[in-house]
Amino acid sequence: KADVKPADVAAQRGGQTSSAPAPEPTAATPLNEQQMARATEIYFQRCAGCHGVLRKGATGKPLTPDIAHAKGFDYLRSLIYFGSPAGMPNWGTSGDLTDEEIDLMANFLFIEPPQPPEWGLPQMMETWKVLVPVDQRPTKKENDYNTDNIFSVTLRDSGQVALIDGDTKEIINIVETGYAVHISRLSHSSRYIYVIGRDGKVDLIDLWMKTPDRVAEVKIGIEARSVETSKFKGYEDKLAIAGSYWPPQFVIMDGPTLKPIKIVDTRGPTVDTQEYHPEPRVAAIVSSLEHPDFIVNVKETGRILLVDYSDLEALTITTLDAARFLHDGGWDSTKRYFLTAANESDKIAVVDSRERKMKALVDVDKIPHPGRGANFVHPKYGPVWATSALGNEKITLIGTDPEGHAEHAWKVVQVLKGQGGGSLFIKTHPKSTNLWVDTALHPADPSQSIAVFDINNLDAGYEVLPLAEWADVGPGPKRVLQPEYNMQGDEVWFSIWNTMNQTSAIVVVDDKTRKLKKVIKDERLITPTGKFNVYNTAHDVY
Ligand code: DHE
Repeated sequence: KADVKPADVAAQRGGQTSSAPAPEPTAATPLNEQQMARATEIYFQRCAGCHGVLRKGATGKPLTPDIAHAKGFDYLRSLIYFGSPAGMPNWGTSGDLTDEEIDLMANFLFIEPPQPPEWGLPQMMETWKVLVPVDQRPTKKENDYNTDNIFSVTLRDSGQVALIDGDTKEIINIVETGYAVHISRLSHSSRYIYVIGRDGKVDLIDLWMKTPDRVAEVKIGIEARSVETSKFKGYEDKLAIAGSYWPPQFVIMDGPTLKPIKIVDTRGPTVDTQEYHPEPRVAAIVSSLEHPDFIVNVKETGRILLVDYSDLEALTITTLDAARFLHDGGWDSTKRYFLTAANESDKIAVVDSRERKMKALVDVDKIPHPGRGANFVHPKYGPVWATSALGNEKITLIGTDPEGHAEHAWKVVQVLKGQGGGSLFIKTHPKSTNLWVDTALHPADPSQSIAVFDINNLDAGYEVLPLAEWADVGPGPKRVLQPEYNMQGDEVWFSIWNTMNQTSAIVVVDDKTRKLKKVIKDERLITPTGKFNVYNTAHDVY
């Protein structure tokens, strides 16, 4: 085991609980070429998403060498090992990284970050492949699946997605994709699934094939998280967009083939201090139903771009000033307002997609992380959208009905207390009265269970369902992650996300009775994380 002292860890967590002296800074050990390559790889796979390729920080703190020198080797090693309640994963105690790898990463932070190459159209074209040309694809659905109820399940560490039949709970196909797929999004017609890997690879799956499978692929960057499709009337299933973390840019593609068409750089000044930022990464993207717009969150500049795709040769981009660092978000129930987290500023930004303007910046507490959020009708305040948080147990409800409930619109109307910080996702469904809140990154017991509130009696608090225990998968950290409804809205699916060498599972809960309905276990379900129901994703039901 690494030589870490609990007192040191307490000291890093704000120092409130420890009077122990800070650890003596220790000099870092230089790395040889092989160690450097390994550290760069681990950094890309585990760290860059939060801390940035250039280590300037965003969801995670900045990690430039000056900071490493100020903090010292022991401090960094302890933090990587144990994590922190502010959202830093416990890479050591979870078993994700070995003691040797943790030492390697702590040392790596003392070295200037290597800058990855740019990735323009020539690089994209070299990786672009149409595996099944459009004219050789089915002209109608060639299978008997209820494709609207298929779930595309990210198998994070195996570079695949599992297509699971929501009706029978059988695996239809395991599709090879990019590394550590982040999300799946649907074309407007629900025929095509677009999958984006952390390595920037986009894969296109055709659900009309006898066995749904890939029909095209392209690598749009070196690191990426988001993909979306055009949904405005007249543009259904025509275009796709993918945003990348590195290079900081987005690319608009032909929908059915993934042929890259237009690349736009996002580098520029930040919204508040107006200083140049070399790495403003593209976070969540949604597709407007009000205009032919992609709505693009640029994390580090704190700006939201309305990218009008009606004329790709004279692209018009409207820039809205929001706040740093923009991350994830979703629509209100009318799909006119986009609510999105600016996590470092502790705000929810609200965009009016009809007027193409910022509507509000709502203060919340602390590090909001809604996923797509949850929409429901509050017995007292009318339609609300809810987010949970990484930094504390608060679940914040924001009024979203400026017409029927003007006095509550874009205001925090209620704050519920959940199981604790480390929450990533919250979910309900128009047909349900349950509000499900995970605490997947909580460093202790709450990561093993789910909290469920009754929407009609929110003051009564929550019930805890021990989903990791129900899954009975044996040893490992097995975090309970991301509620996702089936198409009918009567089942909720959860990932029991274990490490690669341990058993993971998907637990299906009956929404009405809150009882276990099915545990889906299969040796092919390696590290399942995000689950995307075709119907709910295509229609933004959440
Ligand atoms: Fe995510 C959504 C970025 C870590 C699972 N994640 C998103 C989105 C972004 C993002 C920008 C919104 C995409 C959109 O809507 O267009 N995620 C990041 C990170 O930068 C971060 C913090 C660190 C990283 O290295 O990637 C990160 N995310 C994770 C995980 O560790 C999770 C839990 C497991 C995994 O598979 O990597 C994870 N992120 C998800 C999921 C969604 C998501 C399941 C989509 C939720 C939805 O309901 O739509």
